[in-house]
Amino acid sequence: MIKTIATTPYTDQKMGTGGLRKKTKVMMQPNYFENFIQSIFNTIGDLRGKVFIVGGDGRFFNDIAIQKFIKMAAANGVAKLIIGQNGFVSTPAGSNILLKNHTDGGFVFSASHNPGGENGDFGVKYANATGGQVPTSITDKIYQISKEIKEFKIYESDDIDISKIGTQKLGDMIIEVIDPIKDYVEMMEKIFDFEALKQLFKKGFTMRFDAMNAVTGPYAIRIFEEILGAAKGSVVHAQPLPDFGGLHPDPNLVYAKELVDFMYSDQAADFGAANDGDGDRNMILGKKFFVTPSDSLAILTDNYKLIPAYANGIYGVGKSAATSTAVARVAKAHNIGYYEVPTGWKYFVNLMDSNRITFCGEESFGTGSSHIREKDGIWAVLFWLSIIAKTGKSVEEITKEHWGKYGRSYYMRFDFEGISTEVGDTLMKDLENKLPSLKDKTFEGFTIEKAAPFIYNDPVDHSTTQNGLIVYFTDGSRIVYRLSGTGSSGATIRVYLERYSLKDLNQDPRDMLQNLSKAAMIIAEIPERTGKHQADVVT
Ligand code: G16
Repeated sequence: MIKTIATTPYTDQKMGTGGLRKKTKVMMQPNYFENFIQSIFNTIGDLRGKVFIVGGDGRFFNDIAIQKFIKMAAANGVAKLIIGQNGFVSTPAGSNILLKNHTDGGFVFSASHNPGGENGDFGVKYANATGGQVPTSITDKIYQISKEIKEFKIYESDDIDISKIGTQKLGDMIIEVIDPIKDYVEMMEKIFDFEALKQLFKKGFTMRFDAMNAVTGPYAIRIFEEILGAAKGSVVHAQPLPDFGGLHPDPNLVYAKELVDFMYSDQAADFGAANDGDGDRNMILGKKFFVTPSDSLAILTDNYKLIPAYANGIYGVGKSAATSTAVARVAKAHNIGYYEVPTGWKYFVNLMDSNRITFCGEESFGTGSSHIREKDGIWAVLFWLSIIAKTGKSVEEITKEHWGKYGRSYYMRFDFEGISTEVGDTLMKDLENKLPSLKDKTFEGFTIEKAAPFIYNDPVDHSTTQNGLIVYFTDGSRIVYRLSGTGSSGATIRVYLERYSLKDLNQDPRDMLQNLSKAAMIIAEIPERTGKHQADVVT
């Protein structure tokens, strides 16, 4: 039976860079989740005939959220839901299922790389028929509606069994439970040369993949161990757990510490990688060697011809403004299109749909291609393994050869976390106001050539977005300042540093960027305004 429930609005349901992300306990407040889902449904309008895909990364509250979602979809007239078995689907697999089935949209319940559990975070990622997260014009509309919502509709029924593959009905709505891994594997087999990868492992190549107790564990076991023949046990933390076993599933040098320690030990495997909570981020490591996400994007792009799906040519490449300029040099050398967009994968979607780009990436450990409309952690790992298989070189050799050819962008990111929203906003506003006056000034030996907000004019829908502030120095170095859009409370200030060198290729980034980091602190008055003399997280 369909019930209409009266509700009162919450006023904080504004989506950030990766959907709506909140503390799990905030999401679990009475009607909070229901209000938000109904706001999306109301934004879409007539739901008759509509088909959506739904799943999550298995974090705490995922099971409850999925049941609520199913019942609300049925009550709101949705024609069909395609659901990952047991309510699990990675973000890239979800985008693939969405596109393959020509569905009208997709919902992935995940706060991505943010910790999970009752005291962690929960989130909703909402994609439309493009397969990518909805543009700001739509998230703004959802937010408006969420502030006025008075009722939601829900089907009164027992919970639906989503543990078995097959089709069933709730009211008039069809529910199809699928194996999300099967479709994903098929897609990867079409892109990469799996035979070459099998040969690589046959020769005794070793890898360690850290799934961080999150959604990619079963995908990684199936692909790396069962299909490609990596040794059993190559995938660690493979069991998705509601609290990720206490791990913070952010694949970077700080949070994937166990993997990093292993890869820097004498027992290290030939190759190391980690994915985040919902499987769209990746970190790449060699033996005692770390590849920055910015370099990874540049290296993958430079080697596109080694991959069957791209061997006939690629359109171009995109990167977020905060990502280093390494890939710009590759794009120039290959004479392909090059686009710099605001942070947020959704900005790549128009560029992919209009055949302007094939590859894209962000400094925040995201790399992907137009095979779907989300970043894809396992895709990036398979791409790296393919380069290794085809060249016979190690991660370190591949990366160092790349620097030898193009020069090196030394790059680091400093995160200042747990800052009040007011302090964060004021710091950015005041810095923006003083940018014009910074021209020609010198800080710690670096002279400013130009300082301006980053403004993006979308070549497809002609929308304009401002995101972050960029300081350009006369030697080609850059500092980018921006507020994170993925936190669940307070503000995080991110400071991105880049210094380019054509000849000096084997320095420690911390040494190369020491003075620039001092300049960054002074320019934005970070200690004075935040009380912090050093960053909380450095990657
Ligand atoms: C989300 C977006 C990414 C973006 C990231 C930025 O990632 O999908 O495109 O790079 O947020 O995070 P922040 O605003 O905190 O710097 P994810 O993996 O969290 O969905």
